[in-house]
Amino acid sequence: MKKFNHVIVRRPCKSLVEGITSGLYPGKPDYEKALRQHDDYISALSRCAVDITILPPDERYPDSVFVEDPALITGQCAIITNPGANSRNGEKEEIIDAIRRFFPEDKIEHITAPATLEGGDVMMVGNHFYVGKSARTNDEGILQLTKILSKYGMTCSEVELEEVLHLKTGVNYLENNNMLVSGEFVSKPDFAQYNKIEIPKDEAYAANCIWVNDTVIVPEGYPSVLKAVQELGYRTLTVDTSEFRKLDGGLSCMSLRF
Ligand code: CIR
Repeated sequence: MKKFNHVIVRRPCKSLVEGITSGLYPGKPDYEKALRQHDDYISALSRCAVDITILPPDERYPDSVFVEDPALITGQCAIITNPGANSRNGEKEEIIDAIRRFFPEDKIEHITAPATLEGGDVMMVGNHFYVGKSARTNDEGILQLTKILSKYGMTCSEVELEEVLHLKTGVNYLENNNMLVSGEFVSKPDFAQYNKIEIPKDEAYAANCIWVNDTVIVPEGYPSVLKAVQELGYRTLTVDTSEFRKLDGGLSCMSLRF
């Protein structure tokens, strides 16, 4: 099953070490190691039948490697978000040229102030989008997103977040009705209809896996999650993301897949 043809990533910048962190995973990222891990991430993606656009590092934005947040790409349109983190807000201006390579201007939508929204809070399940209300995504952001999606015949529902940074920090869809759920998402009625794969607490970070054309990329070092995903029948690849984890970043955060 092929769904994605394109991936956009941005190389980590040296100022990555100053990126935002909750401190949940202590330590400062090692830049050289982060670069090697990013190389490995790109090479895993290149094994999933997609073409990859690699954007240059942008030192002005320490968190700019996390390209998932300033844009959301759907089957019908691209949406430039309005990141809720002040230090990241300008990233929206820097992603747009890459988006223009794939979408005409009339298919590029914008979330605008006072609305805030980050792509990490949005999970696509077919033509439906779950959106987390978080410290980064506000009510107005959800409202604007809902209006944009409905214009293209797509739907949206809100999920209240209690513990995690972004929605996809804790829940990710692997297609074929399979959903990885951790922590607060295990019992949320929003996801009752899916085949839920419950992530053990000590492997919570690995709830953030990505499905790319029937391959699932799993972060390295999470054996129970790897086994569970393999038991679902997917081909798996693993990538070490330890340096990005120190900034609360996971596999989905580092690419736009469409
Ligand atoms: C941030 O706090 O914005 C970054 N340090 C991590 C962003 C992770 N992105 C994501 O979950 N989509």
